[in-house]
Formats: sequence, C-alpha cells, structure tokens
Amino acid sequence: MENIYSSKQVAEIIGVNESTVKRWADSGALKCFRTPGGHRKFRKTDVSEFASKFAFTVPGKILKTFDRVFEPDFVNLKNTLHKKLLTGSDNDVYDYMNSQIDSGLTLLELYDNVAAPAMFDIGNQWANNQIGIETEHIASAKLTKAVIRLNSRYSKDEKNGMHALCAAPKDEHHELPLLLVSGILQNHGWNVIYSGVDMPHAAIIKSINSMKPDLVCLSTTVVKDMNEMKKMLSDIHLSASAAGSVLAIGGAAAKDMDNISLYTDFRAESLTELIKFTKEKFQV
Ligand code: B12
Repeated sequence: MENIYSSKQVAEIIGVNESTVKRWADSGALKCFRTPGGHRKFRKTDVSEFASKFAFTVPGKILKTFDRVFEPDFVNLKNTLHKKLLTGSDNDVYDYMNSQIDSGLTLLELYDNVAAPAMFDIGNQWANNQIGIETEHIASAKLTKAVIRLNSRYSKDEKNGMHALCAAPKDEHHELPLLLVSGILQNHGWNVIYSGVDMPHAAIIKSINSMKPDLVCLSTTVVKDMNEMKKMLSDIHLSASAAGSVLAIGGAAAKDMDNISLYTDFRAESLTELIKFTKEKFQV
C-alpha cells in the first residue's frame, strides 16, 4: 500500500519544523491532500520528489537517513554536478557534493554514480569539440579540490587496522580516479598510503616490499603500450604476492585487459565492487 505521511512525519524525515512543511504545502511547493477533517497528508512519492529538489537548492539541509524515502535520481544529480563543474566555483562544487551526503547519499554512491559519470560526460564533450581543453582542465581541478576536501571530511576516525597503497603507474596522469579510490577506502576505515600518479614501476615495487600493505590499488586510464603494461603488472603482482599483499587494479584501461587473472588478484570496474571485494577478502 502507498505510504502516506503526516506533516509531523515529513518534518522529521526532512529535518525541518512542522510549520515549515505546512508552509511548503500551502504554497503548493510540496503536494498534499486533505483528510475529511482538514489534516494535510503527503504521499511518499511527492515527498521524495520534493526532497531531491530541496537538496539541490538548499545545501546542507538534510533528509534524515533513518528512513530513506527517496531513491536518488542519479542522472539528475550527475547533470547538476556537471553543470556546476562547468560554471560554478570551487565552493559550489564542494557544497553541492557535500549537500548530497547530507541528503542521505553515501560517499560511494556520490563517487561511483555522480562524480565519475559527470567527468565521463565532460570527457565526451571535450572529445566532440563541444568544450575546450582549458574548460576540461578547470572542471577536473574543481572536482579534484572538492574530492580532497570530501575525502578528509569523510575519512573514518575508527580505523580497521588495514593498510592500502594507492598508486597510478608511470605516464598515467589521471589522478581523480585514484583520489576517489583512496577516499572510499579511508571512508571505510582503511589507512591509505597515497603515492599518486606517474609512479615508476620500480618505485611501486620498492614501496610494496618495504611497506607490505594488505592491499595495493592501481588505477590505469590510458595505456600506450599494453604489452609493456602487462609486463609491469606481472612484476608488481609477483612482488605483491611475495609481500603478502593483494593487488587490485581498476580504471578505464583495466576494463578491456584480457587474461587479467595473470596480472592481478582482482579487477574492479567500480568502487562499489572494490568495497564488496575488500569486505569479503579481509572481513572488514
Ligand atoms: C580529467 C581527464 C584528464 C585530466 C586528468 C586530471 C586529473 N587530475 O585526473 C588530464 C588533463 C591530465 C588528462 C590527460 C589526458 N587525457 Co584524459 N580525460 C579526463 C576525463 C575527462 C576524466 C577522467 C576521470 O577523472 N574520470 C572519472 C573517473 C573517476 O572515472 P573512472 O576512471 O572510470 O574511474 C572509476 C572506476 O573505473 C573506478 N576505478 C578507477 N580506478 C580504479 C582503481 C581501482 C583499484 C579500483 C578498484 C577502481 C577504480 O572507480 C572510479 C569511480 O567509479 C576523461 C574522460 C572519461 N571518459 O573518463 C578523459 C580521457 C580518459 N582522457 C583521454 C586522453 C586521450 C587524454 C590524453 C592522452 C590527452 C592528451 N592528448 O594529452 C592525456 C593523457 C595523460 C596521461 N598520460 O595520463 C581519453 C582517453 C581515451 C583512451 N581510452 O585512450 C579520455 C577518455 C577522453 C576522451 N573521451 O577521449 N585527462
């Protein structure tokens, strides 16, 4: 049966005063109907639709998460972020992303289903000459800055005792995916050793040998020479196994790498898959 809420319940769900809900209803912004006794009643679908709009325009206002009344409209969220990346300020981008977390989205959903697709669209616009390279660079920089702030803000204080080394190999300059990976791991209690992009493969191996992390995450977006990449991954995989580390690889270039099990313990297409894997593998 369809869920119906009272003004008080809607106020609790959205996190505002009951009088505010009544005001919204009376102005027509939030749809309601009246009982024969004159009480306002709200359908779940109407609250849900209103809540997603509300979260866009009033950063920081919250949909309390005890009852997730709406399924996020990821396409809409992605389009709004995309617009802010092209036209908003650094703070607009950060505030918007942060307000989505306040609205009940997880960091994982925000990164996998909103941020990554928004950058994908920007890449396509650039490839189709709809925006210039300078616009693409500025948008990437805005997102990078916002992600660094979000990673720090949503890094879990209570650590799970596990260590992950996050790196991107030599000649790989796409840093955003790696920042997302590291932020999500920190958000799940991992200690992250972040060595950044363009890391020579001997240096990755040296780090694995000396730090012996539980997990090594490599992100690759663009590969010039696939054979060279596979050779490098084999070496890293061997060193990781010897050090007792699990090797995970992800990113656009890893997607179509064949015989992947020869080069890594795990290939992920998303952060969601990575977290599922780490939960099963490490019981954390
Ligand atoms: C931003 C960007 C750049 C920026 C990067 C800035 C930065 N600080 O990161 C700069 C300007 C440096 C750049 C440079 C180049 N770029 Co570029 N870039 C992009 C763009 C627009 C976005 C990349 C991005 O951040 N995506 C979002 C991320 C978060 O998504 P993702 O990589 O899929 O990651 C997700 C998952 O795969 C997963 N994941 C990723 N890594 C890992 C790792 C692990 C372990 C796990 C578990 C999961 C995981 O998690 C993420 C979240 O869901 C893409 C467009 C696109 N389609 O992606 C082009 C794109 C990748 N670039 C492209 C190109 C061609 C280049 C250049 C060669 C351009 C040039 N001529 O100089 C150079 C190459 C530089 C190099 N050698 O690395 C092409 C690649 C085409 C191809 N397949 O070969 C693309 C696809 C653009 C296009 N449409 O043509 N780029």
